Amino acid sequence: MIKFYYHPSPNPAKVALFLEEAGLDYQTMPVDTRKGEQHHEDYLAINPNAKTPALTDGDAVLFDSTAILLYLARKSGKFGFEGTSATDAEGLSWLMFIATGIGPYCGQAVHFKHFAPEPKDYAVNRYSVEAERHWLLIEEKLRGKTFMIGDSYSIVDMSVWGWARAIPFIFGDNAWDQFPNVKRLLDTINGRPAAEKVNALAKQFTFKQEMDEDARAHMFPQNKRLLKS
Ligand SMILES: N[C@@H](CCC(=O)N[C@@H](CS)C(=O)NCC(=O)O)C(=O)O
Repeated sequence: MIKFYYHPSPNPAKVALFLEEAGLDYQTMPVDTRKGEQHHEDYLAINPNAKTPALTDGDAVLFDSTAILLYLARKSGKFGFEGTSATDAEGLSWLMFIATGIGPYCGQAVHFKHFAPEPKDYAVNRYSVEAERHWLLIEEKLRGKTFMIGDSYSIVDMSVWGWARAIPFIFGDNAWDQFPNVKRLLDTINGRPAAEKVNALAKQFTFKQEMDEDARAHMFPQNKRLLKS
């Protein structure tokens, strides 16, 4: 049985969506990152990077959402890009663009906008402008198209979905005016039964909501050095 190490945040959400779309059997293992469970010894043996998601499938141990999506696509034969066709090349390129562009830049944009101490104008500007530039590429890619790659729903759309849900938190309440095609894809996927199940999954567990001093210490352990200096 697949064990899926989960927190209701963008990168684990992509994997949850895949598991539900493919109808794979899995057991959810909640990891409460605001309580520091990502740093527990047992979890570090699965994901030495101390982040969610992770997944085990028998002897196979995976961390990083994109690696997990690629593995599950291969395992199920669904939603992936396993060959060397032009479509596979396009799919892999956009998948990695989301993994290395959208994810990290949106993550840092959120961090500096909502959680970093002042002064932070330079960092907020750098990450929010870069995140916006990345989203405008996705917006353009979706112009006149239902899905990101060809006419088929794929792990690229699932990756977009994971982060698109956070767009108002990243850019503010009017953000959708700038990204109507991304919003359309988000709504299309939200209308699928699998997305409803992912939303229900988040409600099955009680995760810590407060970003208090303790949560910040677990999630931003680098700040320890600032306190020493
Ligand atoms: N590249 C990794 C990034 C994972 C990541 O940053 N996960 C966040 C949730 S979206 C997390 O676990 N944060 C908790 C922490 O930083 O302590 C992936 O795609 O899985």
